[in-house]
Amino acid sequence: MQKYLQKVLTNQFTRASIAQFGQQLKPPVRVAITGAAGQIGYSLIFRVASGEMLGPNQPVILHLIDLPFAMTALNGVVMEIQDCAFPLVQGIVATDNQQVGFKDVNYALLVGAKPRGPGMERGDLLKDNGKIFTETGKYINDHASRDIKVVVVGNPCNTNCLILANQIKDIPKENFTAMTRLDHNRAQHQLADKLGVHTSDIRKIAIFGNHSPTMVPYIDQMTAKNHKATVDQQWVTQTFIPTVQQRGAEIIKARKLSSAASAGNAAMNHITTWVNGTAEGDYTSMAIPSDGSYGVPKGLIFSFPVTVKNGKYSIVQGLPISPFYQGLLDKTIKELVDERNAVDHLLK
Ligand code: NAX
Repeated sequence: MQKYLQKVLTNQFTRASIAQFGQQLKPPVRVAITGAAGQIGYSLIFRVASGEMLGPNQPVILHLIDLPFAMTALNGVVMEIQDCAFPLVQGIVATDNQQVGFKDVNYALLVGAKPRGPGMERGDLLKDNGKIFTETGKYINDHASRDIKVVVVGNPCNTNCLILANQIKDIPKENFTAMTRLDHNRAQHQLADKLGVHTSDIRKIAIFGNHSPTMVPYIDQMTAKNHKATVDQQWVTQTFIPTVQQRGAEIIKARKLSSAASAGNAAMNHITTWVNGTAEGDYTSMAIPSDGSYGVPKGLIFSFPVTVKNGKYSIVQGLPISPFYQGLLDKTIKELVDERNAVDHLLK
């Protein structure tokens, strides 16, 4: 059996195109994507390769990681990347060996995870993924670049990230985050639709909590076209919040497959915002290690409204929390505490 497949390509077309950009190009960075042979990977990799995530002046070396059984499929993805002749792709490492996969990596989008099988309890899902993310944490700690920025997409992403970060000894804990940007984007669309404006007109909304049906889409400070905007509370409780919370399930019902393009898009948005910052007067949602803000137990990987500047995020403080929102926050906090308790043995 093929142990691992590794390819490092430096193609003629890449060199030619780089010459075209001249001095503007930055030194290449290494971007790891796990679950690279899966459906999110298939929509994400090509957009990262095109420069959409890190910009047109940032060459990338792609580190595509998946399990041994997926290497043949991954090789097909590699051939397709080659056939795109992307000017910014300076190399491809395709492997099932995490030591090779995370070597000197600057950005990691951790998409690969064990899916929930029929009849599987959430506790078992947490434990199985716990093993995966414990191992990945060790490889990242031992082999990745010390400035690595990580977003966990594979579910249950908040607690997977908690387990991963627990393995890290000498990289700042703040560099380990999980993705709630898809939920944020979904909320933005629902609100824009309701208010008859463009999604980009909706600002100052956020997702608090877990990436699960207990997530809390917070809109009390929302603006539309830079003016405070409100929607009726009945719509919020009966339509808006359930729609955002259940959107993933609705997509599975319609597509017979889970969200992939929108999830890949959100993972890219997460990293792009982390690198380039949030717009003045706006914030975004990232699941990050709690510092105790809003009464969230310290250390939980919890989605907060954050602003980002110079590659550093800060939790937006002092947002008014109504009794309605406090009730929802309490539920999502409890769920994450329960998840943490279920994997307590992996956090020692
Ligand atoms: P797929 O089943 O299409 O692909 C997953 C890929 O991951 C497979 O190729 C598999 O071989 C690989 N994999 C599994 N364990 C691995 C490991 N230890 N190392 C490397 N690769 C591994 O699933 P896909 O639709 O791409 O979804 C991937 C993950 O994203 C799932 O856990 C899913 O639940 C999660 N999602 C998270 C979202 C979020 O907002 N945080 C939304 C979308 C998505 O549901």
